[in-house]
Amino acid sequence: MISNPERQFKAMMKISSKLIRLIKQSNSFVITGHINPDGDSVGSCLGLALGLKKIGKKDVTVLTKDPLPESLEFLPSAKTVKHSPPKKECDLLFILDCNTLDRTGFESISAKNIIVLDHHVLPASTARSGFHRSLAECIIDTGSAATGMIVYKLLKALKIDIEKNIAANLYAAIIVDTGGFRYSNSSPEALRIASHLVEAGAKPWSISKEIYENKPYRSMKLLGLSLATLERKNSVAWISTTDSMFKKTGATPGNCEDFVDFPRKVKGVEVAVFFRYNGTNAYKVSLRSKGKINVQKIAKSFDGGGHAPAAGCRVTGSLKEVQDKILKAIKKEMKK
Ligand SMILES: [Mn+2]
Repeated sequence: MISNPERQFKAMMKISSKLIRLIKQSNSFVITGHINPDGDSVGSCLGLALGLKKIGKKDVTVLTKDPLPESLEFLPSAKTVKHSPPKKECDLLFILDCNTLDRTGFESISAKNIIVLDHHVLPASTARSGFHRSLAECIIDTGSAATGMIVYKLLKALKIDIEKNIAANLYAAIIVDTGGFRYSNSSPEALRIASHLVEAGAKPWSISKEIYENKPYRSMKLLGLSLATLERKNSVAWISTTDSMFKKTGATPGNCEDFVDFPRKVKGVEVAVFFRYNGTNAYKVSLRSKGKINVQKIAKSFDGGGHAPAAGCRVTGSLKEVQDKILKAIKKEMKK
């Protein structure tokens, strides 16, 4: 059978005329992403906000619950990001790069209509929720490497000229989620859109330099302490970051976004795990697979989410308890 992922992709992802109409009719917009914002979440939000401003929308607020990681502060318009919702009701709320209100970190954001644009699988507990039935539009395209690609298509459908500041934000979104075009989601479409963005003025080296070659000193110190915890059992390797490591280095959770990549680098490792202190008796668990194991299934069993090669969840318990639970779940998934 000849497979044509490109055609499949196009068939899956459709910008409806209803969505276009809704945007054109609306005057006030709030755009938000997920907690612990990453490059895709922030780049998508800012790219969309700049695009809407280009078609004369003046009342556009980009909102993130948590502060931006330092590595994303260079993104055009990053300084405009707000951290508490506007008091008045907006016409249209965009939830990007996640698909539940819970993941945005906000209890409520008052809006006449809500749109979800995302590429993550729905968490098990929310698949049938009233929230999803209430959405004016919900595009969840798991075939998109980054939400930034969905935003790109939306801007194109709105006939918005993608200038260099929009391009830089969307390019950053795509490189972060494809690991600089190394991951299995680096589709022809992802590369093609990235190519258009570079033509539109995104500067690959200056963006990569800001994101990858600009680590705060305390982040590297934290990485050092975390790497010292490296353990391995067969094809699973893991590292951890504890409360005392955060205290010792002054680093923040945003400083360890890529830590899970390190245990994955170990030869012979199939599944890598990063355990990050997440408040008393709770850990944030990041899971990565080199391809054979679907770690999204493991995350989902702890009510987390993500993709087959990259997923995450929050688990309560002491570090030892959380590690035991997760390593057991990985072992079970590997036996299948
Ligand atoms: Mn994403």
